[in-house]
Amino acid sequence: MMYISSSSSSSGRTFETRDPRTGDVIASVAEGDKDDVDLAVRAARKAFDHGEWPRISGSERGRILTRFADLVEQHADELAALESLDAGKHPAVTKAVDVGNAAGSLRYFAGAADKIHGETLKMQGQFQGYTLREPLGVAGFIIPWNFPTTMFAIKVAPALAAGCTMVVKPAEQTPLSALYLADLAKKAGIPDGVINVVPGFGPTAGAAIASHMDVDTVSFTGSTEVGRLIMEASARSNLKPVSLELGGKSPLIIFEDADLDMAVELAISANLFNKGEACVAASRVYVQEGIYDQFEKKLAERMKSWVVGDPFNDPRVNQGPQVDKVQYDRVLSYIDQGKREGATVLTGGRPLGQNGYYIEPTVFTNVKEDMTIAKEEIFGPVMCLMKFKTVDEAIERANDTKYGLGAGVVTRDLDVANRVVRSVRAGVVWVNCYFAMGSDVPFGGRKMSGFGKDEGMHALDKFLAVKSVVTPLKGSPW
Ligand code: TXE
Repeated sequence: MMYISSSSSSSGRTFETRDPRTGDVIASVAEGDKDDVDLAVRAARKAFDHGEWPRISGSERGRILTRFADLVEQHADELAALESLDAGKHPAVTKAVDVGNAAGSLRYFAGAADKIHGETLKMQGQFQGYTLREPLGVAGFIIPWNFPTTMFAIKVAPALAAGCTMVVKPAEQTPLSALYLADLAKKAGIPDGVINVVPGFGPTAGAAIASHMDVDTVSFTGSTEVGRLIMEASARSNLKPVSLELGGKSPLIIFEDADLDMAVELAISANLFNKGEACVAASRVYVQEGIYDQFEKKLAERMKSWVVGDPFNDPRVNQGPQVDKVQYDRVLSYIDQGKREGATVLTGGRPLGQNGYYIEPTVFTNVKEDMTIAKEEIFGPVMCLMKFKTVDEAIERANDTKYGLGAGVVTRDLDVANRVVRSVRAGVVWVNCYFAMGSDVPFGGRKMSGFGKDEGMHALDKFLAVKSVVTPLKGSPW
């Protein structure tokens, strides 16, 4: 295991990570760049080519992954606290959701590690064949700041189960939990060189991973813009396969037979969970005309009791600060743009307080499909509320986006639900619920939301190479 941040980086440089509640510095972290990535890849390559990790049995890898999951659960409080300090998250929610999902994913792939089988192939003539599913090699992971613990775990777990070794670059805004998790991985018995964490910036450390000739695959979660750079870097270097989980502008379609209270609560949580810093946030809410006015009224009323503030010091708080000043400014500029383009502010629409990166939960009405706020990912507590008449219209408007990550439908009519499910082009569709995820549920988008799945058995395939083997079959008539 290599802790670049626990010693110093090759350049000796450090960067600061800040508490979004105040903007104050929490810690200085060693800043890895291309040279550090080279060292990390070398360690990972050595561990893959000569180390025990790819060579021990799947059940032994599974045993160690289970221990890793146990340690994550045992240190859930510390992880949740670190994560909340670094990313402005809610500690109790982070403990239950982010840390819970991380442990769940490690456990799921622990169970998969000894179930990696090939096929036997009959072939024609005097030959028979079989396939081997072999670990791909050195994996590179570039992860974002909105769910750092979960992202770390869901990326590394299938790669570990497959027998790969890896280099992980956490986001520069939130490097702390990845370092803590690497320490837990070592305590769990994952050998040195298997997981190498390099904190640093995207254009230096991140780009070095994406373009490295000795990295065999890259899995990235972040912006569509950087996803494009990752693909370009792969094309220009060694053509490594990449998987990309990118932005979204997910629709939530609420039909007039819905339970109104439930639909309002769902729309709120689908937008404001994790302060709207969620790639599947349902930032376009379509409500059928028969209930639209009632829905709008109830939503505005309910938002009055939504509490924004310091999630550490006030248990009533629903929403903490945005992750950093850059995101805070970005979200506020989208809100200004929405106002300028003629949308109506139903609730919120302003920054909150003098200190830290707090923003009022904002609902826009009178939103037109061609407005910037209806088209681009805002990644903050901002909902666009829109009215529709028919099922076909809702489907058409839901699909009228460059993204294809998530979607939701709220109705009691199974036929309508099924029609939407089958017609919406998205990686996941939630019916009468939202955000429900699990380590066995494949997660990843279509269109400009990217491709490739995290979670579920599809994720394992990203880290396995299929090798076909053919042998003669002489003298057998069968
Ligand atoms: O993303 P970046 P940012 C979206 C969201 C947000 C916007 C910008 O809309 O407002 O992206 O956020 C690394 N080569 N999402 O700027 O830059 C970077 O260091 C290699 C959606 O934070 O894509 C970090 O580790 N790597 C999303 C990671 O990429 C590079 C989650 C993500 O950062 C790089 C986050 C480069 N040239 C943002 N440049 C989701 N899908 O959940 C940056 N990085």
